[in-house]
Formats: sequence, structure tokens, C-alpha cells
Amino acid sequence: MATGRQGRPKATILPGERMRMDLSITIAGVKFPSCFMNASGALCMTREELLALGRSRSGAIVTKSMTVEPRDGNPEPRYYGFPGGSINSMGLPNLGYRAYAELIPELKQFGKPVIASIAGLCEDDFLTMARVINQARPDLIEVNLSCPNIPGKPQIAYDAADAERLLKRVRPLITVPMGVKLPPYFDPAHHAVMAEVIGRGHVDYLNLINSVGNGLVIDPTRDRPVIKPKGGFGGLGGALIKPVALANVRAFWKLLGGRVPIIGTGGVVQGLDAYEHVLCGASAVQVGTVLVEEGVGVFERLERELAAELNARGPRSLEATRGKLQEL
Ligand code: RRO
Repeated sequence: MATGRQGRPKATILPGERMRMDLSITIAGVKFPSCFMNASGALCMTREELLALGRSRSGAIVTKSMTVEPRDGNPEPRYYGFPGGSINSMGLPNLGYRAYAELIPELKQFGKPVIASIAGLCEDDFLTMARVINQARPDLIEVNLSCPNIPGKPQIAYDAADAERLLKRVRPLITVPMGVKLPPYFDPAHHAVMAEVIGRGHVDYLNLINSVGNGLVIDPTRDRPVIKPKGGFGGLGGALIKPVALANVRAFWKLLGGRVPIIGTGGVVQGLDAYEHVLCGASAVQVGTVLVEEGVGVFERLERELAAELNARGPRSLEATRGKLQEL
């Protein structure tokens, strides 16, 4: 096997590479044509954006997290991309759950899974939305317990008791597979507590991680933050959060014994980043910052690059790679 500069297998991208590597995956019995898909929040708020995802090579259509009422979101500027990543304080701009419920049948015509993301502003909001969205029959419903950008509202999943109570109430209302999107945790004690909550919560998959909340990026030429809401504090995404994302995927994969499928989100910029997520235990990966930067063409590039990484190692299938991180 050829090895590259850092001693890792050299991924040479051959024409038609993607064709020879199966990148489809299954989560909770739902088949995805590709392991790459958009992260909620990235180019997925309007009907036009969702239809563009449907026409693209994204392996699923993930909606923007929805609330009961439509929202304009936080004041602008509220998103800023920089070389290592991005910061956002969007504040949940979305069309409201009724509009997404109406859109779901149209989105399902693309023949790939539709994931409806719900994010209540209070516990009862989750129940209101779960009832109606479940009736619209998306392929999966994702319960977002980790929005960092609503002034005065802490991220629900940073309180294990709150998260457990909510999951207990919402789970019986959802008959399609239910996932939970968690924020990053930075201590093994927190991973352990939340893994127990997830283990008791009849959760069909985890999405790890949401943005790294409440970072601050400064424009030093103007002595001020690059975004306006919350004094410039916002969720960090992109390349710089990959180590945090990988650690969370790995920690939950091990604590849950690989029994709860994981969508790895955070720092997927190249095919190799996706490979690393899969090594840590991810079944699929989501793309936020680079999707916003490159547009929906990013999926084709990532498929090609991941196929090259897998081919350089054998070839090895996604399934044979999943969770196989070697420890020293
Ligand atoms: O809309 C947002 O500000 C937002 C949400 Br809901 C989320 O879950 N994660 C994020 O980084 N931004």
C-alpha cells in the first residue's frame, strides 16, 4: 500500500472512484444513498434550499430546526466564515413547523430520507411539533437539545434531568425513528451521565455534535466581534471543532457499546475527516460550514475523497471501518 507524507495510506483519486465504492448506509432501518448529508442549519431553511438538497447528492434532506411559530432569527450580522471555521448566532430563523409539515411529502419524492429537526423554545413546544410532524411522516425526527443561540435559554442537553424529562414526554409521540442532537461535552463524567440518559430514552440515533457554543471571534481591525447577537458570542463550526466532534463520537460510541447509531457532525471538510468520524464510530456524517462555503456540489467532492481514502486502505468498506479506531 502506498503511504503519503505522514505515513498514512495515500488516497489517490481515480476517475469514477465513487462508482466503485458503496457509500450508502442504514440508520434505524432507514437506508441513505450516501453517508454525507447537510447539517441542520446549512442551506436548509427555505423550500428552494430543501429542494436543492433533494436534487443534490446529499444522502438525506435535513430541515433547519423548526419552532412552533415562524422566526426571523437574531439580528445580522449573525454568521461569519473564516479560514479555520465559522461562528453563528442565527437564532433559529425558520418557517415554523406547519410549513415544514406541508413540505415533507414534496421532499420525500426525491427518494432519500427526510429528517425533520425540531427545537422547541420550551418543553411543550417539542410535544406540539412532534405530534404534527410525526403525522407528516418524515423518515426520521431529530430532537435538537442543543441550540446555543437563544438569548436567555440554556442548551437543554447541558442539564441531564431536563433532557431526560423531555425525552420521556416526546418519545411516545414519535413513531418514526427518533434521533437526538447533542452539544459537545468536555468531560468524561458528562459523557457518562448523558449516555445513560440516551440509553434509557429509547433513542434511535445520536447526532454529535452541535456547534461548540458561545465562542467569540474578534475583528481586530475594528476592535469588535464579527457577529452582532449576544455580544458576539456564537456557535463554532468547521475544521477547528473536529477534535471535539471526534472525541464526542468516540466517547458515546464506546459508552453505548455501538448499539446507538451516530451521525458525526463537526469538522468534516475533506473525505479524510469523514473517514476519521467513521473510525470513531459514526455511521454517517453531516456537513455544515463547508456546505455553506461551497454549496451543494460539496457532496460529490466528499464522496470522491472518502472513496479514495477507503480504496487506499484495502479497499475497506464503511462498515468494516466503523468504530475501528485503534488505541495506543
Ligand atoms: O439557529 C441557530 O442559531 C442554531 C441552532 Br438552532 C443550532 O442548533 N445550532 C447552531 O449552531 N445554531
